[in-house]
Amino acid sequence: MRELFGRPACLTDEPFLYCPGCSHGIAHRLVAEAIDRLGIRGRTVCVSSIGCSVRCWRNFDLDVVQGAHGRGLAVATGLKRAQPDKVIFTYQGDGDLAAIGMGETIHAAARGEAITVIFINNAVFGATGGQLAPTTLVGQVTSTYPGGRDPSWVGWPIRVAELLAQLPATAYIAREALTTPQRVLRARRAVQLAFEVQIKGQGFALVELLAACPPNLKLDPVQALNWVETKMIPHYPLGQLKPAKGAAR
Ligand SMILES: Cc1ncc(C[n+]2csc(CCOP(=O)(O)OP(=O)(O)O)c2C)c(N)n1
Ligand code: SF4
Repeated sequence: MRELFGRPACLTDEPFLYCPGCSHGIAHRLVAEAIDRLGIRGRTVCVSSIGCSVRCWRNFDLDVVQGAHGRGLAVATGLKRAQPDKVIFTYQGDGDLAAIGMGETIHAAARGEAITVIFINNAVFGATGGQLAPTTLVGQVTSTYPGGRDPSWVGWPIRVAELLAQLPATAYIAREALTTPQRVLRARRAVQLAFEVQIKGQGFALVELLAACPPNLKLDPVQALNWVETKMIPHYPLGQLKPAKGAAR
């Protein structure tokens, strides 16, 4: 019988260790499906970051190198330059990529390193208890700002995709959300395109995926998805911030 739905070859049978309603599992699946579809499993290396997805090496049936917190793109740069035939991707949360790792992020993008970045924006530092992140929304209550983010004190949330899209050496920058089946299908196309851009040698590609972290929002999984839809998407518009050359918009 023809199988209509199954586990991608790129995923092991280890269960995801994430909270109910966490978007990391969906993102892992999209990455695994893209690698399977492109037939690049044997030459793909993941650089995992520090955060809730720190143990993604258990779930990806790939070579995985653990970067120190925020240093994923420095590690990925070394790997890609030493072995340009490999497909290198980083998998990073917003605390990792946009706080401690912002320097690495901006400079890898400015250099146009031929790396694929999967950027999970859940608007908090998830793993460490829901502290304010650079992406936390104005007024959003976090464990470190119980009165809500006040821009006059801690600044405004950073739109990472827009920031990187204006750098001349970036090749493809997009933002999608993991909230509804339709949006997940759009995210699926964006993730695959981010790998295709690297395979074609076009340069730096990043897909930001708006994600839910229910326990740190103090919401149930459905409410958390609704929060991403109604609060995050208006601040972080979806779509291609920098379309890839030769790809459908
Ligand atoms: C150098 C260093 N500083 C701080 C930490 C503590 N730390 C571990 S995970 C984490 C936050 C990760 O948040 P994010 O990147 O948003 O990923 P999420 O857990 O939300 O998926 C922090 C601050 C660390 N491990 N190493
Ligand atoms: S704390 Fe948030 S990011 Fe971490 S596993 Fe739970 S839902 Fe996911």
